[in-house]
Amino acid sequence: MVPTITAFESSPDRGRGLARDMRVRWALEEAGQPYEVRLVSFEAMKNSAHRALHPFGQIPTYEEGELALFESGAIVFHIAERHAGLLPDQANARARAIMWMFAALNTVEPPILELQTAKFAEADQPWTTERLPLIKERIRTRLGELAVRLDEADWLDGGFSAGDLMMVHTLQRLKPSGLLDGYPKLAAYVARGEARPAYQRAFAAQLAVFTGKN
Ligand code: GTB
Repeated sequence: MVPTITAFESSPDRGRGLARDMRVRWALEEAGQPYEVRLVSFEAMKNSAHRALHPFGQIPTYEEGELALFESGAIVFHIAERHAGLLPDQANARARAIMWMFAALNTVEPPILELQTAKFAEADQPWTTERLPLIKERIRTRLGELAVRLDEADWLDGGFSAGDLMMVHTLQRLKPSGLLDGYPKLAAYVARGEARPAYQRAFAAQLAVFTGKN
């Protein structure tokens, strides 16, 4: 059964890969699975029909027959469990790939989201000027630690996995801040992710929503 995902009808980045439907599109492309996309407006995301799928009124969602999921991590995990290409077969390697998915979402992403909140949602608040350097330092700590672990490897644990997919997409959010530039190994890691044909196809599909070019 071909799944249907939801994505922004209108996105602040105009479909340049930052919205989280990109993770789901990328996972489906890595797995070689077709999918359909239902675009939703900011207004529609908050209506009761969409909230029945996503209690927090957000994208992405994933529908496949009777299954409806929200949370990009859960959706990517579901895809990775059911199709080859995103998780190793060997049990311990598989557990470590899943660990890296959680590390991306639970340990690396939170300070990056704090930076977005401070810069955009709280930019006019009196505390933001003082808070920004603290948040940036927290991010630098995580980036330094991650760069040490990655070292000269191409991917976090052996071959490319769903853990790398989640980590690369999480780190991409830092590009406009310039913070990644201080970590050449991580910048190269992100570039490796972006160079994957599956990533390119997913990126083109998301961008086509805004350019109309398929
Ligand atoms: N934890 C959830 C997940 O991983 O799926 C978070 C989902 C989420 O934050 N969804 C955002 C959303 O629906 C879109 S991805 N926001 C609307 C709302 O909350 O009302 C976040 C995002 C949006 C746009 C850009 N951009 O354009 O640069 C980047 C990231």
